[in-house]
Amino acid sequence: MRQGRHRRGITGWAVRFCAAVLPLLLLLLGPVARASDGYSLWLGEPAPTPAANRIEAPAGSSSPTIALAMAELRRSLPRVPMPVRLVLADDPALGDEGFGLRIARSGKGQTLLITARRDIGLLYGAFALVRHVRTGGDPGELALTSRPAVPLRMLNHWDNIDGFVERGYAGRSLWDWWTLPDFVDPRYADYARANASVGINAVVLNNVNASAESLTAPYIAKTAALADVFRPYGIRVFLSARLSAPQELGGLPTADPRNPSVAAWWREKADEIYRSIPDFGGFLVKANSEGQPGPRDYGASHADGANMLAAALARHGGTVIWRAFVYADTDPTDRAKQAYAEFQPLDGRFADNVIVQVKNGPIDFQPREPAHPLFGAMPATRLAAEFQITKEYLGFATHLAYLGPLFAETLAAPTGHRPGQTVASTLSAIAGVANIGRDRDWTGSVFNQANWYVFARLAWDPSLAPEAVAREWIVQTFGAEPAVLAAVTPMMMQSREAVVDYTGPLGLAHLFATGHHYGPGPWVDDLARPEWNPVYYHRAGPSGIGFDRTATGSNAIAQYAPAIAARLARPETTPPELLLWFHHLPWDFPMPGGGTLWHELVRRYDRGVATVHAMRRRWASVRGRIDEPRWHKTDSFLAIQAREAAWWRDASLAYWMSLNHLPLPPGSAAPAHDLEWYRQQRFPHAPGNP
Ligand code: GCW
Repeated sequence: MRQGRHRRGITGWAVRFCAAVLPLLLLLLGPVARASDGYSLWLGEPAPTPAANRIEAPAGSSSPTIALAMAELRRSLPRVPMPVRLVLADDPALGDEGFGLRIARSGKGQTLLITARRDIGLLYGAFALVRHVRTGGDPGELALTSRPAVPLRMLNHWDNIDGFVERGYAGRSLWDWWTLPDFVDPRYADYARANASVGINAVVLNNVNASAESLTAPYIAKTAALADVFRPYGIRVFLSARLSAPQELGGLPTADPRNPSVAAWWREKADEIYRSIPDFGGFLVKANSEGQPGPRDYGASHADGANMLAAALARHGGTVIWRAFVYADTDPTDRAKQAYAEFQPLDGRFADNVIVQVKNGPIDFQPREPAHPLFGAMPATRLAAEFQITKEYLGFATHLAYLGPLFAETLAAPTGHRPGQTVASTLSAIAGVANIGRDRDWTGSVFNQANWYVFARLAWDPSLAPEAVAREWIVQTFGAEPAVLAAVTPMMMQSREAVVDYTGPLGLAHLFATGHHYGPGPWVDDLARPEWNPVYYHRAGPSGIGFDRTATGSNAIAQYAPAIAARLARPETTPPELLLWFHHLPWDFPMPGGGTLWHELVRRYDRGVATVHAMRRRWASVRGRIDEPRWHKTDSFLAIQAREAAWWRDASLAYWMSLNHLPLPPGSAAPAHDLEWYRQQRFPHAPGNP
């Protein structure tokens, strides 16, 4: 007993001493971690002296991709106690892009084998081996095969050819179209390497709000120069195509996809592109959406448009990716229903080389949305899920929001159409709107790098747990110190829910200020089209709040499979996270926890703000364990986030209270300003706004 107490006493003293003195010591000694500007991403800084591993290439190979795999192993693989051999083997279990990692034992000892059917599999295997060892895995215990769940794993860049990035918060476009093709910035290869390290195999270079100029001969030459850089990394380039290009570039009187001269124009354009880029991926198309031209302008269907382009690409092996993000003010019922209404009846009418790309949710990349009802509802059509990696609606570059939980939530969502069917299992492709720009750290903040990373890791294997991916990212990005892992993992894992809480809890959505989408604007009600206004989405008034999407309202729930629709029909069986997405409820609606809807709403706003404060404290605790440049920038950004979380909460509550005239629950602080103050905030220079 005594001894125990004595020991506890010493331990307690030591803990107090360390807590008080250690941070000071660390500060005095200067940062322990090597300074980093974030350029090297999760791939780490090259070691001062490379580990002297023995790496053996497949006999007689001259593939540039295999050369990259060898170079990567030499540069990045920590010391392993056995030779590493790359082997091309015709094992059908590996698929076209998969790889195996295993130990072969012979009389001469052990060899670590990376096997694949194709050279790209060897490159992916090399990156996987490096990741395994760098995250603490034992190379002697390796026995795994891995192949991607989804064949097309793409980044969509919303980059204009003048260098502006729509919804970009990491500087100008990475593509310097002006100096291409003569100057090929070495950074393009670094970009490709980062993508290959996580299995991205396709990129769309230009904005879906496309300029026809991207399809002219000079721009095809520029695109070809990028394609040449990306090819050995297993990455195919795509271009966004503007459907009116035959008029704008070809001088045709129409762009009607059913017109033979329009089809011929596209055929010739495709031939021209393939002469310079033999492995060109194809076209991504935003048609009849937010002012973009499309087949509906001529009374033709989306299938007519997609199939015409598909025919032009088919003989070259190209693919048309046709977006389902459409909505029009001609349908007054519910914007959330329109993509389904327009596309579901076209199931089975798209050519084999068409993929219909569906946003993760039915509105527009909100911090939380239910899964889009089209997933699982078009069994005879190839589908892609589109996510936004860039954080248009999640605080731009400055808020820390790890999107792994958001991506995983949609990918794992049951469609209800077939037993066990999830969104992920319906997909032929996964696309992420890139968060990459010319900022030195690529993504505007170190934590945004994690969103690029987790997007790609989940595209390869949607069954990965976001927390496990966060941990492997942390170790590769900041090192393996347990204290860092212990502090940063919960920061990341709580961060997205915090953004949901302080911007739009309980299924509220689209409450953002106009245009730039920076900050709160739930009161906005004066925009030309009804569905552009936040008031259209929250429908709050003196008696209640929320959008009734049940049979008594827009009946959007009927677009889901019956089992899912039945659950969404009643507030009691709707997940609280989506309650006001599907239901209009009185402010005093009784919530499962016992309180009223109003109290629960306030509780969640408060929780969001409190979580950001907790994230700041955790980050403060790792000062000195993370290099000063990255620590300091993150710390400053967290201060911005804390201020803006409070702004969001206060502005939203001030507005809701102006409608419901209810007092705040005891202990909840009054907004810092009156509603008018929040309404007067203007941000004409907010980034990313076209
Ligand atoms: O989220 C909205 C954005 C637009 C974007 C559009 C789309 C490219 O505000 O900037 O346009 O979605 O996905 O097409």
